[in-house]
Order: sequence, then C-alpha cells, then structure tokens
Amino acid sequence: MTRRYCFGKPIDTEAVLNKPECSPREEFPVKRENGRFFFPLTEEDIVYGLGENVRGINKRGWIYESMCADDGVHGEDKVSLYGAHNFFLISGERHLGVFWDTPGKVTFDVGYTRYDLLEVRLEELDVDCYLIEGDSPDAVVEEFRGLIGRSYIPPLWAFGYGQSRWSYMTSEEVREVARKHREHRIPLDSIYLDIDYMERYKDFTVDGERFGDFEELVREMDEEHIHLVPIIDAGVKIEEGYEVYEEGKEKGYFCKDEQGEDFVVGVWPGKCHFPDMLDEEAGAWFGNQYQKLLDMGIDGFWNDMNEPAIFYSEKHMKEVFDRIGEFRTKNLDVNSYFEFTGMVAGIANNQEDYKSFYHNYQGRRIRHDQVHNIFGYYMTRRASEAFDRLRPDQRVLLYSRSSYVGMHRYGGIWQGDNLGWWSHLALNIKMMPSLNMCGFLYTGADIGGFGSNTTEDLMIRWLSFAIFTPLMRNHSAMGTRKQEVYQFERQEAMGNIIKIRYQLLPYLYSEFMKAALGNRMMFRPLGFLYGKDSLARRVEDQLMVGESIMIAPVYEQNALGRTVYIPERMKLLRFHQGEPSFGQMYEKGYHYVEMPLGDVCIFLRENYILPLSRGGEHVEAVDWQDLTLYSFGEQVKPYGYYSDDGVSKDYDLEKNVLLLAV
Ligand code: MIG
Repeated sequence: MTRRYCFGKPIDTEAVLNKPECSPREEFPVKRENGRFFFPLTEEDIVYGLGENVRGINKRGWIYESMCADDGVHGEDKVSLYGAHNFFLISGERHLGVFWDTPGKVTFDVGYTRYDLLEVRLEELDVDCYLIEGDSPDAVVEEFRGLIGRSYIPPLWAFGYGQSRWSYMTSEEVREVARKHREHRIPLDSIYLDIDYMERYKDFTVDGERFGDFEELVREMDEEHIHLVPIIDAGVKIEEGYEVYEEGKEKGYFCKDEQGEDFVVGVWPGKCHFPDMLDEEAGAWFGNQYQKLLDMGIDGFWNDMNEPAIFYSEKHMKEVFDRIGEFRTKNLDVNSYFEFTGMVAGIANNQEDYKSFYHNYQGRRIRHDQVHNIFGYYMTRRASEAFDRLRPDQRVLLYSRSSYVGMHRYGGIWQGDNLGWWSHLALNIKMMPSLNMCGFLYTGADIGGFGSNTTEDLMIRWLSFAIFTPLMRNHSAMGTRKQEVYQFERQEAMGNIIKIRYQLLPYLYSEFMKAALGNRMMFRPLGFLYGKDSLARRVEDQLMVGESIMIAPVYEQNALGRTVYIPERMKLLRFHQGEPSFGQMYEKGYHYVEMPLGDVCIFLRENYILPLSRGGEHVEAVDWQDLTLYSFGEQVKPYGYYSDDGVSKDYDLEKNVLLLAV
C-alpha cells in the first residue's frame, strides 16, 4: 500500500512514474515539525536502504546526507557519496518503505542522535513523500520499484569482464591489453578508455595522434569480441573552434551565472561550461553528441564527473587569489594557517559554487543547488534518450558516477573512486542490496580498488566477490600499481576466478533479468528471506544472489576462511582452480568454512537449482544451452531460466523463460 504526502511545491524529479493522489497531510503517521520528520525505531528494527552510501547493510547508528559529492576517500566518517537515493525501509514487526522525492539536500539521522529515532531533515519543506507498507521487505521494495519504473538493462556483453585503467594512452596500449588477456586465456569482453583518448579532454573527440586509427582499433577489437567503452565527462571545454563548445555557446545550451553569462568552471580540460542537462533542448543536444562515437562503432559509455565535480569556478578562484595576497605577508599562526589551507582545500566542489549557476528546468529558471542531486541523473538520461532515437532497437551500455532514483531507468552506476582497501571490498558487498532496492541493478565497484596500491591477495578476494556483480570491471587510477590480472604473479588463480564468472553467466543474467522485469532485487540481505530468524537478520557480510544461492565473501587479509551463518540447509559448491564440485552439506547455524585464496565458495539452497555453463573467453563464446544443473534435495523446484538475444529490447518474461528441471 502506497500513500503519497505532498509538502510545499517540490520540483518534479520525474523519479516516480505512477503518482498516487496526495493524501491529507494530517494523516501523516509520524511526528513532524517544520522540515523535520521523526520515525520511531524499536529495538529490533533494521533500517535498510539509502542506496550508494558508506557503512552497513543496516544503516542504523549514523547520519547520512543526500548531496551528490565527488569524494575520493570513502571513509566511515563520510555522510554522502556520488548518489542521492532517498529511500529507506524500516523493517521489524512492520515493514515501512519511505521515499523522499526532492532534488535538494536531505539529511537522514538514522538513530545517530537518538537510537530510537530516525529523523529526516529537509532544508526546504518542498517534498513528495511516499510511504509504502507491505507484509515483507520484498513486498515493500517491489511496490516502490513499481512506482519508479523498470531498471535499465544493458547489452549481454556488458556482463562480461571489463578491463580499465586511467588511462590507456594509445591504441597500441589498448591492443596490448587485449592481446595479453587472450594470450593468457583470461576472459575479457571490454576495455575502457579513460579521459586520455580524447583530444585535450574534449568530450566527443578522439585524439588524432595517440588514437589516430581509432575506427580501425574499434573494428579490430570487435573481431576479438572486445568492446571499447569511452568515458564522457560533464564539462565541455572552452576552446575556440571546438564544435561542441561553439554550438553550445551559440544556442545557449550552457548553464548560466546570475548575470546570464555562461558559468565558467575548471575541470579536466581547464575552463569548461556545463551543458544544462536538465533543459530538454540542451539535454537532447548533448545526448545527440554521443552519435559521433556511436558512428565509430562504439556501443558503451561511462559518464563521469557529473555530481557535477568542480575543481574550481572562475568566480571563486578570483576571490581566493585576492585573499591569498593578504596571507603572503602575514605571520601565519594556528588560526590563520588553517584558514589559509582550508581556503585552498575548499576550492574544489565548493558549496557556494553550486549556488552560483542556473538551470532551465520544466520551464523555470532554477538555481543549481536546488536541483543538484539530479544533474548526473539527467546527463545520463539525456544520453539514454538519444540512444533510443539513434539506436532504437539496440541496447547500449551506459553507466554513470552520479545518480538519483529515476536514473536507474536509464543507466547503471559504478561505485566511484574507492581505494585498494579491504574495507572497501566490504563496502562493495554491503552496497549491493541497498542499491538494488533503489532500482540500481547494473552496478559494481572498481575491482582491486581505484586509488592506492592494491595487493595481490586483495585482487584475488575482490575478484572472487565481483564475479557475482553485474558490472565486473577492474579499474585503477593513474600513479597506482598496475592492476591488470597479468601483472601479478598469481595471475593463473585470478584467471581461473574470472572463468567462473563465465560459468555463472546464464544464472546471473537470468536472475538479473527477472529482477529487472519483476521489480525485484538480485542481491538481498539475509533478513529479506529469513525475516523470522533473528540471527539471519543481523548478518552484514553475506548476500543472497538470486533465488538459488548465498555468498559469504572473504574480505580480510590473510584469512584462510571465515565463519558463515547458514540460514537453512545448504550445500557448499566449491570452485577449486576454477572447477566446481560439491562439498559439505551444512545445517542451519554458524559454521567455520575454509576458503583458501583462489577458491570460490557458493552456498546452494536445498531444492533450488544453480545452472552452470562451461564458460568461455568472452560472452559470445558461452554456450547457453549446454548447462549443468547443480542441486540437492528431495523436491527440487524447476528453475525459471531467462535468456534472450542480449542485444534487442524484446524483453519478455513469459516468452523468454524456460523451466529447467532435474
Ligand atoms: O578526477 O577520468 O571516478 O574512474 O578514472 C578523476 C579519470 C576523474 C574519476 C573517475 C575515475 C576516472 C577518473 N575520474
């Protein structure tokens, strides 16, 4: 049951497709006071949700803020990451989902100030609030997802393994990455192009020297069944003669400052303008630019820097330089020294800058800070809408760094600039169900960690988990240790793990599609399925993946195994050197399970089927018919196996599901 409560005059984000009528505000079931709402929490309540964020599956005990931010250190002390996903689910004796639809800032004090209270704070009381009650967490999520519409579905090849680096600098380097993977028999379906493929970081250009043979490269890679996936940044470089800049300027498609001048920000290319992604005409124009790359044979993109990240604004920089002059002659003491360093550190992503430019949205001029959280959403939406016009019958891979609920219809997300830290592997695990609740199914994190040097064992453990995530990409930052699998001594172990991904593909794709088409989650906390089991409800580091299996990844260095909570009778399917075989049967309860580095452990539910293929070196090489069905039990249920051509948009649960029985 959904009720919608309308406060003030919220800006329509178009997150919700099917809006029920507004209910009388007096009936809002919890205490409220100006822009503050107080939800009581009982001792046993768990608070799920909030999408892309720090901390646990259970969000209780911390404060979170919806304010999309480009932040390279996802520490426990952070309160927001790149997305704004204002949905939470209080689950205890009752199950209540709450969605706050506003493109501005929202604060969620989830039992931080008072353990028995979840307080939601809004800066302006302009919001549509949806309260969804259901008999189970799954029921609530399904209803919420029904409101916000079907999740994005990528092409099948995008479920293969992807290799990325900031940056492969030349065509030759890209060829080498492809060659090395094939040589070492490490499966691969995509190679990513980071900002250096562009000519001086100009969107929709390709550097003529380093990538002079770009189209030939795309063709060659295509023959190898490898897709090239270029990055697109939110800022358009100011450069005379650069077509995108010239046209955007002439037609007035860039965000304007207070005076109506094109707002100048510094990002990668130096000085830039932001296209007004929110404006329908400007957005459509920006979306159309992707055609330049589509026409060169590209069929996948990642949208970056769209929180939007701002290194500096011309306006604020001027103020800083003026102030810096004053510091030059000063005897910097404890106060002025920190004022000085704070001022310099505060140049990037400065909140004042977000109050200094404007959008044209739904026929109104709106200051950026009021719609901040939907900028990345609209950038990605505009690209997706353009693909619908330009390639109506073909799926295009698209994912974004910044997002808001609603964007899940247009693209996936990657989880941003994590680090080569064990705790960030744990974060990756915990984020999956929270994101799924909000509709983001096509997602994953940078395997091995983006910033800081990874370690070989972390790579192995991370891969062992990431073979389950729909987006499976190894990506790392400039200046860090090289992270392609073949750079490591134990590359064979890593290759074997990636091969398991391809054995799992029929199951993973099937479960992904059923989740997308049925408004369900692919990754669920144990509490969703075993809600009556008070121990299962508290498990933070195991996940149900689809209907048949549970995973319990190792995310601690030097661990040789771990304690696993088994919520019902399950059988261990252990992959050793890439080969699966049944191991022990476990009864409900805690068990220590040995998981040496390189082994992948899957826990299969009694009476459920896990289909495995024989794998392949790329997605097209996988035989989707030649399956081995793993199961145990007396009454094995037939498995609803979804498959389709992976390219067209002919999604149909009825037509494409085959029942597999043992
Ligand atoms: O400020 O394009 O999250 O994946 O490699 C860094 C360079 C800009 C941030 C992205 C990362 C990408 C990097 N970008």
